[in-house]
Amino acid sequence: MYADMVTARRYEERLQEEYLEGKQPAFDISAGPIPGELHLAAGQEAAAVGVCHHLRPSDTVTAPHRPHHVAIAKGVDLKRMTAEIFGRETGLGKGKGGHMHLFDPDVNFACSGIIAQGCPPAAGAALAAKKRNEDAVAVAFLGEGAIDQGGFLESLNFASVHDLPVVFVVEDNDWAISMPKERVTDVEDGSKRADGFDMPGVRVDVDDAVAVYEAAGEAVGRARDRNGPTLLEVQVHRRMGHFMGDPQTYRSDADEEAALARDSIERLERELRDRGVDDAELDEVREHAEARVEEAISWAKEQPHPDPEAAHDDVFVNPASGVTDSEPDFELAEVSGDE
Ligand SMILES: Cc1ncc(C[n+]2csc(CCOP(=O)(O)OP(=O)(O)O)c2C)c(N)n1
Ligand SMILES: [Mg+2]
Repeated sequence: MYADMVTARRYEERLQEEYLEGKQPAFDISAGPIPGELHLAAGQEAAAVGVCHHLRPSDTVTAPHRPHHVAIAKGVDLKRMTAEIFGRETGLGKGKGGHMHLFDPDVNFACSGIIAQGCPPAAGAALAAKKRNEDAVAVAFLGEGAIDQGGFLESLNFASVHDLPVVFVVEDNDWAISMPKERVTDVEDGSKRADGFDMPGVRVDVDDAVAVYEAAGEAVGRARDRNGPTLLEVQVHRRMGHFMGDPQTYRSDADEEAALARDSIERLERELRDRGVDDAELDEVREHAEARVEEAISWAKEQPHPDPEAAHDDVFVNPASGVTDSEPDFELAEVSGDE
C-alpha cells in the first residue's frame, strides 16, 4: 500500500510539472504536452489503496474525474495510462480520452468525467458477476459532491434490491469544486445514505490507509461472499486545487493548511517505522516508485500522436462487426422469476 501511495503522489508531482509546461504566463489550458483539464488526487491516496488492495484484476473498478490514485492502486498499466494522459496513440484509449477517461480492460478499470457516472456500470458489472456465478466484485469510487446524483442513488437501490456484490466508495474531501460540503447537505456522515436502502453504511473519518483497509476488507468480503452491497465513505483531504490552475480564491488558508498537515502517506510511514520498517527500506520503495514514474513519463513522451485521420475511428460500435449479435460465452445462473 505504501508503494502505491508514494507512486501515486510522485506521479502527480511529475504530471504537475509536465502540465505547466507552455501554459504560462497567462494560463492557456490547451497548450503544452498535457492539454485540457487535470484533476489531481494528492491527499486521497489512502482511500484508493485501502480498498483496491483487496481486489483482483478480475474485479471491476470505476472512478470519477480524479482517477490516478485509484488507477495505480488497481494496477492499471502505468505506461499506457501516461501515454493516454499525454494524448498519444499507444495510450489506453488511443490518446483520445485523456486523463478523465482511462479504460484498461486488462484489469477492469474505467473512469469518467461525469460525476457518479461510474455507479450504474459498477452495479452492472456486479450483476454480470452474479449471473455468471463468478466471485468477482465491483467497486465504484465517487466524490462526496456526487452523492445526491440520481445515478448514485438509483444504483444503491438497484444493488440493494438485487443483493449485488458491489461496494460504493465515497471519497469525502469536503469540496465539490468551490462548493463546501456543508452548503449542500445537512448530513455530515454520507454513509447514512445507506440506511434508506437497507444496506450497511460505514464511514472511516480519518484518512488512514490501515483503517480504510480494515473497513474495506469487510465490505469487499461481504460482496465476495454474496452478502450484498456496502456504502463506504472515507474522509480524505484535497491538497491541491480542484484542477490545475485553480487559484482557490474560495478556500481559506486555514482549510488548505489543515489539509496539508494531515498527510496519510506520512501517517503510514510512521506506522511502518513503529512496526520495525527502517529508513533504508522506505527509501528503497520511494526510489523504485520514482524510477517507475520516470520510465512511464519518458516512454509516453516518445510515443506518436494519433493520426488526425483516425479522429472518427472507434466512436461507435459497428453492428456489422457482430459485437451486438454475439452469443454469451458463459452459462447464465438460474435466477428467480422476479429477477
Ligand atoms: C453530472 C455532472 N455534473 C456536473 C459536473 C461538473 N463537475 C465536475 S467535478 C464536480 C464536483 C465534484 O465534486 P466531488 O464529487 O466531491 O469530487 P471531487 O472533485 O471533490 O473529487 C462537478 C460538479 C460533472 N462533471 N458531471
Ligand atoms: Mg469532493
